Amino acid sequence: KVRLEIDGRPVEIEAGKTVLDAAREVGITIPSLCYLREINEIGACRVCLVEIEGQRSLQAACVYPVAEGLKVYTNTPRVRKARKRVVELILSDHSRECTSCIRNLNCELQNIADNLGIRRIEVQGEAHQIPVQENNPSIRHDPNKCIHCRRCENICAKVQENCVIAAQNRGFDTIIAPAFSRDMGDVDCIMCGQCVLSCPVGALTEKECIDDVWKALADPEVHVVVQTAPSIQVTLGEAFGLPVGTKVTGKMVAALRRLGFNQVLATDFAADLTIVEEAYEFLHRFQAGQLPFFTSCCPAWIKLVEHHYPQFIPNLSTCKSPMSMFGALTRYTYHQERNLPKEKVVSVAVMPCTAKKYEAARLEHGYDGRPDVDYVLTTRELVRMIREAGIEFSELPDEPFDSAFREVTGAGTIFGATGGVMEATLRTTSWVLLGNGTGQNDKVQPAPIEFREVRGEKGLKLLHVNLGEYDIRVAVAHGTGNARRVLEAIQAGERIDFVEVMACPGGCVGGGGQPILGGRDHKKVSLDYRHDRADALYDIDSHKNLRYSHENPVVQLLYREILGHPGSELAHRLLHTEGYQ
Ligand code: HC1
Ligand code: SF4
Repeated sequence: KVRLEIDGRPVEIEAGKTVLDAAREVGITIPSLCYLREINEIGACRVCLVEIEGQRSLQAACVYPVAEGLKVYTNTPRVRKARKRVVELILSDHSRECTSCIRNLNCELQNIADNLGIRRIEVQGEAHQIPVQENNPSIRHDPNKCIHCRRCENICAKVQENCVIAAQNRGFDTIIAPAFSRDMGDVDCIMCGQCVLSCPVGALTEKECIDDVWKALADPEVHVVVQTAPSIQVTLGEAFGLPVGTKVTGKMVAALRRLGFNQVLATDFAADLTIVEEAYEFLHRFQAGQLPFFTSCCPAWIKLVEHHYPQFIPNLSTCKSPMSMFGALTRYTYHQERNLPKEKVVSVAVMPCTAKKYEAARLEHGYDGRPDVDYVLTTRELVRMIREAGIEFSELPDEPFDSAFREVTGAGTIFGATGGVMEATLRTTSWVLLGNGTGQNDKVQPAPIEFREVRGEKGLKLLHVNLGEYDIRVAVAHGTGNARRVLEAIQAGERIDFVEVMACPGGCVGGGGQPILGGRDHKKVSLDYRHDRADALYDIDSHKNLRYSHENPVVQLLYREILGHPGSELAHRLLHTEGYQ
């Protein structure tokens, strides 16, 4: 530990930390823009300048190491003047369309400019006019808003290990873009949206489809069905001022009804269906020795495999994601039962994910010549719609999902956290292999419900799961950097049977379409918020009566009355990518 003084206040902190860390320990906020803990600590933006006794020039607090006896001043006239000038310089070449910017009131630059009391920009210089890139199916890139903080570059390079975007050119001509300034639609971007989450301003955003959804909702001839991913119910509330991890399932449903959706469904139901299909497929491949077997619900993970590890494409489950399964299923049942013409049903999904926009547009995520899902809204887009409609979210009553597929089990809900798909699959797999202790399966050992070892923040977990006579080697990875480690281990000859990958750190709770917690509260710009969101999902699961996907009575009914059995011909046509027409 070292002892230092910040603005006359004593601080004790471990050696190796920075002045910025030390200031935060004692509740002093030093503004910062480019800093992202453990990911981007490069002192590039100079917004965090402080005065240090004995030093002639001001220093960037985010990279200045603490030392015994250091005396730091964070609020002197010289510091304030320098910070103002730095921010003015950034603003002088920033497209200042704040009122019409997607990040209006949730922009770190806007927030800092406000806190520093910048009322006029005295620096008059050249400003960029660069075309906005919109060819990536999920991500919009407006370089005129970019402040070159390099957060996106480093999250893509260090966490996702994709290295899609980086600084091109030099000096004033610097632009953050793919190599040779190619279009983001022409490169191997997996559309995870982690760069969007890390962007402090509005340079990287999702491609919105709000207008299309409003249009469908306004058409009285059209039946608009919406499904919400498992994680939305534990993140949506944050955008309306509720603490991270607040469960708002009922209010979310009520808000969607008030927006005019004709039917509101939980993707969690389709997650149960996915598990039954996937567990069946896994067992089949396990017995046939066709391993390893990879989960397939994360579209950014699929894209990573396709671009960089195509030799593993046959290892991916052929199951569609729950989102697409539900889209296909609702289209099919509407057509069969309500006789609604296909074009009169519009299928919308609210997802925590930017890559789902791309997934929905993929040919094999369609049925009978129509996409399974027409429009994918991110959590943030849903927030904007709720605000636009003037709905007071916090005052909404709790309402239940529509009855058709209302039944969901805890297994379907935990999909939204890293390890959730693995745990849900293991629940059903173990039930099949071990029986449930009631003798139904001629087996004696009761099947476990919880597999806590696959949960949690560790980026890569390699584990043995013993199910009676079976030893299943599983890997759970989140963040594509960790996914690469799994694939490299397999390539190096390690035996791994079953792999779950979620491209976003934390799984869908940390998805690229989730609320961005930057803006007003710097303390929240850390990795911790993902745990709180995941805990909320596990809490929902622990309170459910039904926690095995195969016990979902509506899933059972579906197999009895429509699909036949898991892996049936119709199941393949509707629910698997290889069955598309
Ligand atoms: Fe996910 Fe999934 S859990 S991919 O992580 O399999 O996006 O939340 O909806 O489809 O169910 C996302 C979340 C989501 C799908 C499910
Ligand atoms: Fe990199 Fe993901 Fe952003 Fe694409 S979407 S540039 S892969 S972080």
